[in-house]
Amino acid sequence: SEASFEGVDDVAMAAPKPAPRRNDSAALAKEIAEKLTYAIGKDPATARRHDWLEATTLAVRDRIVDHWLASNARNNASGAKRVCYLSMEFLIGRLLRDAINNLGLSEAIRDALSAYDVEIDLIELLEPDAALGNGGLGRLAACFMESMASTGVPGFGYGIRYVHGFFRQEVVDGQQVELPETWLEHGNPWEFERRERAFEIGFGGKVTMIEEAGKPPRQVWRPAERILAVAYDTPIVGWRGARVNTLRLWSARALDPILLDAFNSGDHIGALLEANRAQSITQVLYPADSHLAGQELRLRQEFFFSSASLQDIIRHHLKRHGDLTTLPDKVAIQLNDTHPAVSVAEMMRLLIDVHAMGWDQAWDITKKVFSYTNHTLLPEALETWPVNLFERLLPRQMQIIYAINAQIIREATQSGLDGGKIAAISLIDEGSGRRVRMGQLAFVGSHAINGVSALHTELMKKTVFHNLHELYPERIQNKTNGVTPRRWIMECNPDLTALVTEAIGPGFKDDITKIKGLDALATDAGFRDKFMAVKLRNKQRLAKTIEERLAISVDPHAMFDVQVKRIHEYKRQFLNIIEAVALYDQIRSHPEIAWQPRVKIFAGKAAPSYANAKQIIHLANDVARVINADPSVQNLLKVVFLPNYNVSLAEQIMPAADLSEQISTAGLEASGTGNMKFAMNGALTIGTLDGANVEMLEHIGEDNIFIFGLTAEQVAARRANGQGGREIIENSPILKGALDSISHGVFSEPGRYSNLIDNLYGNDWWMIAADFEAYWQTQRRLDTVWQDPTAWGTKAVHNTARMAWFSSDRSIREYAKDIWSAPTGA
Ligand code: F58
Repeated sequence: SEASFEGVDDVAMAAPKPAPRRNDSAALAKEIAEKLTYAIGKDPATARRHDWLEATTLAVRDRIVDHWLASNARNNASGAKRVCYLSMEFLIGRLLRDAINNLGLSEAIRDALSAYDVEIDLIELLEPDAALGNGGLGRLAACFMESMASTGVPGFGYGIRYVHGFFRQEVVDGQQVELPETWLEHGNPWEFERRERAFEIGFGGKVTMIEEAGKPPRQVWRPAERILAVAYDTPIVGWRGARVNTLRLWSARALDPILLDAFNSGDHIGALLEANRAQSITQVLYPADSHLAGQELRLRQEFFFSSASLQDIIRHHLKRHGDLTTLPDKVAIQLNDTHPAVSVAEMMRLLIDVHAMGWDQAWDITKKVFSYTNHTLLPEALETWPVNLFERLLPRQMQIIYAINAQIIREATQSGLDGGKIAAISLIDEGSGRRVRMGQLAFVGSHAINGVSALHTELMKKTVFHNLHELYPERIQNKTNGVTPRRWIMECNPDLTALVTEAIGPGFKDDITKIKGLDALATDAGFRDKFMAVKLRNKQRLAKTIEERLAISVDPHAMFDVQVKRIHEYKRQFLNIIEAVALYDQIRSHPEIAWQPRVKIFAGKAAPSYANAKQIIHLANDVARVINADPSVQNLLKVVFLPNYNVSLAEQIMPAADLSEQISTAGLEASGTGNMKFAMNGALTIGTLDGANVEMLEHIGEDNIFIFGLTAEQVAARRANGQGGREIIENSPILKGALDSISHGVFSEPGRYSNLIDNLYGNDWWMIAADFEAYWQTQRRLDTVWQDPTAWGTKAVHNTARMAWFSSDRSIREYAKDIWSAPTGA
């Protein structure tokens, strides 16, 4: 019995159905042993931990398949609208604990394995992270997949099965070194290859006009190169297993795996070249966050997965409903950023050229089907492609883009927009070499466009999409991000989950808004002590990891002050490091002050080509080495840079943080999602009025979050005035002192960081000098609160109690209602 996409497709209906699996520990123990024997070929005496992991995974997977087939059958029977989430990235992490937790098997599996003296906690650590994403955007897609399954949305993720996910980071001599990531090395028990689900994807070639008697002339694209997209399906289990959705990832393969003629004539290498060229499309994830990759291979990846997904969606629809005019009633397609935006043109091509629909109808359907999420306003991250590259690779799609553009410009002219505004909305940037603007394409091809926090959405209306918003004022809406409470509370923080259950009952697991019930306990000393005891245990575990990986010993009773995220100038890890240096100086020069012990923890990867971000990592490591070795600050300050930040490390760090650093230059972080994970787990936030921090302030209340610094408006004004940092630095002895120690070689040879520092004296583009004083003062206020465990504990409990709104279940319900018109079950 095969878990096909449609469930019953191609399966003989008369085939006997295997009995659904039992979930008690005895049944599980028996099956795990069976898997070990018959699927892996080992006996318990010789099995390694990896074998136990695989056997356990397969036993759990069988249960998922039962639910999966049932969900697919239900989808087909109800004909309910399906949501297709197109994303170049799904940053999933590990799946076993997620599956076990959502199926309610945690206890049973633990008991089953203990019969063989195997500890689930140890073997689950061996599962590699599926790191098919860079950061927030990819992790959001993963949280959304889990929430769609948990809230009863018939959701289908579509993406790329990268052979090499996000690179592994090592720190050598204080510097980032990138190593290839090989998550598929030992196979992937979660995926099901669907050879029967393969589509041809074209590149290059020509477009010719075909005229047949009695029919209107039509364009036919004859690609020069054709490649096969093969589907791999991973089941995504929702809470209580109520629904299992599909994540379908495409892998590239040559149509002709080996050119037999060439092979037989002795050209053995040449015969394989084509296959290699085809396969290269899905070999590796581009590791750039927040700036364009710009390479041809990237555009090939984008088109490859877009076209495969649309062909699959259309095939499915035709099979079920016979007629493409009803497509918008049955499918919603969400574009996760502009990476799949070429889908707008490809959908038009498929409808018009392949399915013989007229332009107007095709355009109407396209707009009804698509919607687009924007994740950034950074100009350097807005995706554009040179027209000539586009034309060479995708000639028919380029023609269609021109035709769409002509239509939009007509609409703009009719509505009275002037020439300058029309140039701004044009899909073609005529400025610096002609380029296709993917944001504009995604916008005009969608009925709804959303930002990911209230502030970000308002800024979108005023900046990148100002003119398109004027032309189509009803299209932009906000959908503030969220994170799944299953992974980011229940699974990563079992002790907190147990405590909350003991205090308010288990209802919050089904409905996270019930966690609000903790609010009343914030002032209950008994509860607060237990809450902080859980925090301490989580910190002890993290301290152990730090000791093991870095041989740095940190005191779990010190404040764990954490900034973990991609390294980027706008996220301002540099500001945090400068504060650490300033603190180091002040502790030494003012031993009479009651400094509060802190451990500053950093983790994150820099894009391999982002020189300044790599310098920031180097600096953090230089500063850590010197401070940690200085006996004069021993118990008051430690600095730690944990290498290779990924989802699994995040799961350890979030529950162990006291203070969460969300200090981006205001106006630049679209939302942030780490900010939410920390606060749910009881960390206090120090942050700017940026992204979702603004809404966190509203929910948590100003007494329980520490906001500082320039507002987005003030940042824009300072930038417009070209105010640099020199004057500020010269008037701030603490800041000046810290910058001087960095420049003069306290942490490295002098001058190593002169570029970073000169930027502060110069234009201070990221407002580090401008915000330093406010940041410093706010940190000292936090010291005062830390001195008073009752005050700190009360605020920490309020954070956990008041964060429910930031569940991705809430986000998904809003998308389903306002954008997708899709059903939610639960
Ligand atoms: C992030 N974007 C935003 N992009 O920076 C963050 O504020 C937001 O919370 C998150 O999206 C979810 O909405 C982001 O992660 C990328 O990683 C892209 C990857 C591909 C190249 C361009 C950046």
